[in-house]
Amino acid sequence: MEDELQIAMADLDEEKTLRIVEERIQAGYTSMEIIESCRRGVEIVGEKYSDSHYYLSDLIMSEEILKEVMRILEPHIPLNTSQTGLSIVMGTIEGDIHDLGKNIIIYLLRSAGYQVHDLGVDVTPEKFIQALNETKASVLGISVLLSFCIGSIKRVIDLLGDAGLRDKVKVVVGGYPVNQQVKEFTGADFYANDVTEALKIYREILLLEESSVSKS
Ligand code: B12
Repeated sequence: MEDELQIAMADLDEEKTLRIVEERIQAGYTSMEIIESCRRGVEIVGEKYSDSHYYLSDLIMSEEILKEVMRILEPHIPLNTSQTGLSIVMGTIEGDIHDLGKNIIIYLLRSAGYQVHDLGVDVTPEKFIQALNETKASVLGISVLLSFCIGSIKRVIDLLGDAGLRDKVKVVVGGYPVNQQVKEFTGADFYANDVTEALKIYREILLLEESSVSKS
């Protein structure tokens, strides 16, 4: 089915994109559905950039529009004031400065009551390990959009082993190029490249932790 919002986003038509977002909010679409349409739209922007139909300035434009979409959506995202008890360290891997997807996931996780320590972008493997030691977080989320940065994720997971933390920390990788192969290559526990799957994974980890606490 043709998705008007996805097309407006792919065409970089800011006015139309924001109008459809407003209309969909009024019509009762969930924030996740709206984000997903926009994500698919910017995926097309990326394809057009690869085909040389779009330029770097168009990638920047897609960033601006997506940020506006989030500004409109944020007040409509329900806030859970009780904390889940799950503590997560999150960042974009070394060499990569893409952070829109990571920030959306962090926003949604915090709204759902998770405690998230955001390390930002271009995070070295050593910095991830340091943050896990300092925060004692039991989940690590790594975002990656550039394929050539995937190798650094494997280094993070190798370092986790060296630090004796591999059994204590669940690793979730996310981002556009991530798939089952990337999960296997890096040694991560879970992967997600859309918002629904990402939130499902964190809920699953939460349930696992709650059941292991109640057993001990
Ligand atoms: C916007 C954009 C930019 C912006 C980034 C702005 C920002 N602050 O993030 C700017 C203009 C800065 C940029 C720069 C570059 N970009 Co760029 N960019 C994109 C674009 C069009 C959209 C990315 C995006 O924000 N998507 C929307 C969000 C919502 O989706 P998402 O990131 O996938 O996140 C979702 C899921 O993946 C998941 N998720 C994400 N992270 C995580 C983490 C966890 C733990 C979990 C569970 C889930 C999760 O949840 C999110 C919500 O649904 C993509 C195209 C694409 N297909 O993704 C190219 C793309 C990623 N860029 C690309 C390239 C080549 C570049 C540049 C090298 C261009 C250049 N010549 O300089 C630079 C690199 C800069 C750097 N060192 O990082 C390529 C990468 C190719 C590759 N295979 O490696 C892509 C794929 C475009 C293409 N097809 O060629 N880019």
